[in-house]
Amino acid sequence: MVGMQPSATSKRTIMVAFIAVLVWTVAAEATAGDLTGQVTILDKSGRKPLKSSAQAIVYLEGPVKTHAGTVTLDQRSKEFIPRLLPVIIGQKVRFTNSDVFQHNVFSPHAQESFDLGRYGTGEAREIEFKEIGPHPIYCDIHQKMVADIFVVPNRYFALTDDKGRFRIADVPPGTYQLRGWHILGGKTAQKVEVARETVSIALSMQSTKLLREMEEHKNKEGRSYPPEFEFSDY
Ligand SMILES: [Cu+2]
Repeated sequence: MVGMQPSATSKRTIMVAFIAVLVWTVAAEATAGDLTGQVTILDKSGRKPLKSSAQAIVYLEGPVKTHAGTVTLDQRSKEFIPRLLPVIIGQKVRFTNSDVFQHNVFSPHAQESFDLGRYGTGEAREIEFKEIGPHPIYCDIHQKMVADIFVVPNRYFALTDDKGRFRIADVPPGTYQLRGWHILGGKTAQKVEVARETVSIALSMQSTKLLREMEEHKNKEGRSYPPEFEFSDY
């Protein structure tokens, strides 16, 4: 049966192809660099840093590259989890309710406001965002439930850790505008050059709000929340 066994020539062809793929993979890795950094978040007075520099996002502007899929923002123990959710444009956000009582989800965003209504345990509602940037997320029943969804244009983003450190991996070399945003309103933008090796930068952002001011938002009618009675939850 001629042709059932690979000939010496075709074996050599397979080997050459395998090596070519290997070289190509290594080369592809070598053409991307990492961007690391340290963000300092100053308080509203601009005089001292916050105790934690977490809850900030940094991302590279540039080509919009949508992602499919769904990410989840849960409601649990009267909190939105996580507090700051990054979403790549194109991804859907699924709002779940893991509490034994009802919640609501709404956003007073200037271009993309929404109200998902009230729903109970185990239920979920989904929405897709079109506007890049921060979207404040609230519950019309519990004033202290506050979250932010931050829509980014592509996968080149990172959240800061408690010490303000971040890493954006495998960035194609080039010049980019790096933008930063923190949940207390701090913002920053600066040009960065990404090369084939790791580039490190330092950034700082000044808060525009106090923690209390962030929590004292209005309800979905734009009015103050009525006093909350604990027993009304059940
Ligand atoms: Cu709620």
